[in-house]
Amino acid sequence: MQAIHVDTKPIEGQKPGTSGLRKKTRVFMEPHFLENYVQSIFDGIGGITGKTLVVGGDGRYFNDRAIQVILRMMAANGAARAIVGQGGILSTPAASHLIRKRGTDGGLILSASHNPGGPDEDFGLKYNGPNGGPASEGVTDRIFARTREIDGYRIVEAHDVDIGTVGERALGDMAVEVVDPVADYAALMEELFDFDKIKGLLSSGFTLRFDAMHAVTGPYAKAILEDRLGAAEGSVVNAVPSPDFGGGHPDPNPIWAHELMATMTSPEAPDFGAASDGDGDRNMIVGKGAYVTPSDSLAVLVANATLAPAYREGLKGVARSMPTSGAADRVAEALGIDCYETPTGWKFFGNLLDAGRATICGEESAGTGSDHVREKDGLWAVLLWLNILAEKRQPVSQLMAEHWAEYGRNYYSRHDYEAVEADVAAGIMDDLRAALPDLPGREVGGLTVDAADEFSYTDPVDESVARQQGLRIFFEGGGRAVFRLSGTGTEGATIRVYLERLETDSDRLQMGAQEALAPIIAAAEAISGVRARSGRDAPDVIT
Ligand code: G16
Repeated sequence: MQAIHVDTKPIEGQKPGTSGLRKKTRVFMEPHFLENYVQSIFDGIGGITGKTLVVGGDGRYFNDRAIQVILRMMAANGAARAIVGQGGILSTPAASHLIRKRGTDGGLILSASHNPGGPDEDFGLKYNGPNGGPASEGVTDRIFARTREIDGYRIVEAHDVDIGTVGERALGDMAVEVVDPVADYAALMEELFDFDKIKGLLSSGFTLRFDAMHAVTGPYAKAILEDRLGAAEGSVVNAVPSPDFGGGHPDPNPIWAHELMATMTSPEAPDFGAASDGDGDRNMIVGKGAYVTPSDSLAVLVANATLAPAYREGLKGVARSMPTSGAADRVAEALGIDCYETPTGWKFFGNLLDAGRATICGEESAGTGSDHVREKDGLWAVLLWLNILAEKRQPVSQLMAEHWAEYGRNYYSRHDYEAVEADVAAGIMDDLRAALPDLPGREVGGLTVDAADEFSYTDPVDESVARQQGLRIFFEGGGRAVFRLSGTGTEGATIRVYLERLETDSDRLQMGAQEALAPIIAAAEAISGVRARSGRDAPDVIT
């Protein structure tokens, strides 16, 4: 089988964002677009001769075609082996686990995560390193640099490889090993958690509903929750992955998972509800009539982790992204463990996990995970919650009330303004950045600005520095507003406004978040003009 060299030239717009490269699917399908990026990854990591890579994705539209191209390019670039999820399917955390378990040189994950899929929607590709985690900023920069000077790529001419059945086949000199995407991951979960305890809970009348949102976690959740743990058949809904996620938006938040929210607030609500996203790394937790914010979920998991076998010895530390609320910090302080504040993006947790400084990490964007893999992990979070509930035997609402009574409640909300014209969004951010030095001392609607800055992060392990990671305004009394531009959107710009306030008065722990945050919301708008300048009446998404 002959490898051919195809001449090409750099294509604009191949700069990876928060998590790999995400674009409209049709852009990825344009001539050479995918191939240029894949070759740039291979070159950016120093070539793949003799290497083994894991390959899989969330099953969205173009997943199958892109995998065949990647396999042909791997073979042409001299790779020794590709480990591929059957049918091209691997959830992001399962891919991370496979990379680690098999000691591979990394992997390629095809996904645009929670973004919708289909010919007119989104596609994405990212490289994860040998530790199983997203490429560091340094590697990402090298890949991007390569996209700007590329003049050719290598590919073999061959028929499609059969990836529909488990087994090993050859593509030229490269082995293609097709594996069951669920088996290894399910075995790992069984090691971490007390499955007997959870089985006991589920056989005691405790009911649950897991909404896989027509995305990749369907087969994983069916196998683990229903088959192994004995949840009633039908507890996992929307369980068959579809290329366009059933026409939906596979983002587990109260807006996009409204079907689950409606069930959980109805008289027939089960005891526990959860959802995951396109590629299985995000999660949403909701009790009967009780939505748990991702920031609170992180704090609860940190506070109660020792109830699960994997964390019985205690946690080494916790890490959260800067825009995530400080709820976990309060728990860490009480436990006497370190708490790290990183920029948005799971890649920033990798060094802390590898160095054994943090055990559990989390983000406001519905991601939580631990050192069992190097990605956030939706089903892991669900199982840790179930393990905790199996020990505590109390409703989610009561668990939350007790948590807030002990640590105080960080009221929290994120307001997103989506598809804002890029130059309008840049103007809003530039003006706010310029105003930061003059903000301290300014009074806005009864609140006084205490401090304001732009977040930058020095990695405590390798001392790399990440700048311009969000504009922060702190108010006297402990409130905070953070502004940043999303790095995962594919259309215009998305402005995220993160709002937070700590409440410790025991009579004021059960308010609605928007009500509790009203003064911060008003002050954030008065200072930034985001709503007015983006021409919106209200945010497009409120989480
Ligand atoms: C990705 C990253 C997360 C990040 C999120 C939001 O999540 O892996 O670390 O918090 O994007 O990023 P942004 O605010 O820049 O849109 P996912 O689930 O999309 O891979």
